[in-house]
Amino acid sequence: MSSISNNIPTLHYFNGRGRGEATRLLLTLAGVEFNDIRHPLPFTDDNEIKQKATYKQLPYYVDGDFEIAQAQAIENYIASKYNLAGDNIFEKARVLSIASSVLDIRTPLFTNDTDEKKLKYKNETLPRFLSAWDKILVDNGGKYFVGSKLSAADVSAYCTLEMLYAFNYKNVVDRYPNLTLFKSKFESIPSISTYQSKRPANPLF
Ligand SMILES: N[C@@H](CCC(=O)N[C@@H](CS)C(=O)NCC(=O)O)C(=O)O
Repeated sequence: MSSISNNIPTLHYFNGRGRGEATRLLLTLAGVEFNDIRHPLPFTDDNEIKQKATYKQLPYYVDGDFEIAQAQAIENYIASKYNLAGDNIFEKARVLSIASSVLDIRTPLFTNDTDEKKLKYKNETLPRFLSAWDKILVDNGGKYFVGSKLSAADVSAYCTLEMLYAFNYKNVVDRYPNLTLFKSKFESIPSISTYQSKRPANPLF
């Protein structure tokens, strides 16, 4: 584990993207320096943070005296703190709606355990969610998922598209050119491309 500066927030996660990457990207977009602590696996009981973390799981986020578990809560806290959570109650709801649909898209990647389920996911579930995202993006002008500036919705969607590429669903994503274009534009944001050029090259997941 690398050393921790106490004056900046700390994200505790593993050396992978998984449930931690959206937080890293949100902090990067917000220009917030943070300790990106990547714990070794297996995550054994003698790990100090495992003992401290609310559910003995990661991600776990420490911001001064405030500590919080659960990826979505961490992301929402950071988005709210750094003005990426939507500018009014409607935008805030839309941002959370995208963040929640992420779970519908991502969970089957880890739980589909038969060829039949994988086929249904590829041919029905994933196209249903991606076409909804495509429409949301296009209806909102094609640049941002919510509102007229970057928000946590864009981060949620980007991380999911990146994960779909990593899980060999690039061909399905690329059937939605608006989403592919969104993905490449997000990657060209200077702070994001700098972060991505420095992050570990071969994350575990
Ligand atoms: N619902 C939690 C799930 C957290 C979770 O399952 N974390 C996994 C890694 S992605 C973990 O800590 N695994 C190690 C372990 O359980 O020992 C969240 O979204 O933060």
